[in-house]
Amino acid sequence: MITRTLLLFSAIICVGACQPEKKEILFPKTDLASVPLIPKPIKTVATHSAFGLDSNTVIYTSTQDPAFEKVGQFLSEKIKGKIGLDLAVNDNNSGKLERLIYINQSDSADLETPESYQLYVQKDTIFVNAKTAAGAFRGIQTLRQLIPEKSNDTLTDHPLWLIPTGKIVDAPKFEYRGAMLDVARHFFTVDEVKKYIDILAYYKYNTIHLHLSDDQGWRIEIKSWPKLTEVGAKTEVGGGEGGFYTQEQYKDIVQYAEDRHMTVIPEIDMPGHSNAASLSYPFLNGNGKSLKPYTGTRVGFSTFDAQKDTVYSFLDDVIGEIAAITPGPYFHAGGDESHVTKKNDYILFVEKVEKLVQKHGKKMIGWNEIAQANLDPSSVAQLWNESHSAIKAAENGLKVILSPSERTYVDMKYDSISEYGLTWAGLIPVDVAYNWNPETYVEGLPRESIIGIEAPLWSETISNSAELEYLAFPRVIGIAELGWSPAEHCNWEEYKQRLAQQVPYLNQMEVNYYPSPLIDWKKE
Ligand code: TNX
Repeated sequence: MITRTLLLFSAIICVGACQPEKKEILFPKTDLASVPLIPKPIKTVATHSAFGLDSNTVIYTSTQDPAFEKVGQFLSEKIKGKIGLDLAVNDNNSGKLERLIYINQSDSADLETPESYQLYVQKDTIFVNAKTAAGAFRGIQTLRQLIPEKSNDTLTDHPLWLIPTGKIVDAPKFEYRGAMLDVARHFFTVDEVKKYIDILAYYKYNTIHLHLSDDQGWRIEIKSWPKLTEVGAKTEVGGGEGGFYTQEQYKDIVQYAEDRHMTVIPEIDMPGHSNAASLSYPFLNGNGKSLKPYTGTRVGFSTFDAQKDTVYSFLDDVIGEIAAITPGPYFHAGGDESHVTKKNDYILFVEKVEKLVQKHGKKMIGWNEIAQANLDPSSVAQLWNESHSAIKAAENGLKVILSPSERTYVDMKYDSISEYGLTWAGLIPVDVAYNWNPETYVEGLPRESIIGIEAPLWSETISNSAELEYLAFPRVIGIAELGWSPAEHCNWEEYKQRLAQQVPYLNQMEVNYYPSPLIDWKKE
């Protein structure tokens, strides 16, 4: 460790002093403050020079925490993918060191949250300072966005990618910034989910919530109850073949998210939205009607039987198996639209499930209807349709996630010509999804109760990556900014220009975004 630190310091000094024979390169004036960063950082100070990223640049990371080295490697891979440069990470033998990117663990009091970071771009050195690897990871997303697609090879004999110099000080507004994907109405493969996660991470999301069960399908292997997937996974909306994740595949998704400092939240929706589970094990069924595979899109007709002990032993196993392979702190128990569950049964059910979730070491999240029950303040209510429920939950000490359907439901159509999407919560053009302030949106909901926001993507009308991307992008990019940036930086007229500049990234990622006519998209 000492060797690397010593080497690093001599390297930093060397960068400044050891190459007197090298010609000073004259860079054009740059402006860090006008790079179209999303989410917009808290503070940016431009110093108008440039760091010339090139093949002689080396990435070093703090040695105190091995997770920092992984952040360095992630940055190296993404730089390679974007501009083709292959930068070494912590390579002490690199004799050709001219410029340095240093990802540094710092305990500075200025880094107030685990995800805070500072980015200093100087002519020969870039510093990313953060308290935790998660903070460093958010910081390198900003750095990725600062790297131009094109090198400036007219000035020197070898290409340099000019990064504007200056200082960025940044931290998230909310600790919870989520996107939900419904893999139950239509199944999405592991690779499709990973692609979505990778793009979300670029915009500093830290949570991916997977809606793993619904009337139309059960999507995760439960070893103690095999029919859930043998029977319950075989259907989806429209009659397709369905599918499910084995526990190994789920763990693979969790790891992929963890590599991006993102948490997976698994959701088993209950007591309603449970036809696929009851079809697999009919003793679960509480609506007294005969069970049939369901491939339509109606909601609210199914329920578990809240009065049977065997239902809770089943749920103990299911929650236990999923909790055991979920490192994140939460388990989402659904709880929405249980229209055929009697009110007393519903309350009993949610309270019992909360205890099971806690027994397995997790905190429960539920859709806003759970506020009817008497819950522990460690549980979280997710607002989707009833402000009064969210306010009630907050009064009872619960934290709240905001997913107001008329703003964040990215499964709604953009406009009347949208190819995919539903309309029950209204049309949601790109500006409507962006133009609201989560801190003040729900009148009477205290700011301290809000842990963050989430963009749900229900999949009744979509069944593959291209369709998913059409609905998610560009709206989830704006919601990323609402979750991260201070309200005073969130201005539609200015934001839409930064959004227009995302085209090179979206094209490189082959994202089938909706080319909304509200945006003057950058031509490539
Ligand atoms: C409402 S939001 C639902 C989902 C549907 C969605 C379609 C919520 C908690 N329940 O079951 O898929 O609308 O937009």
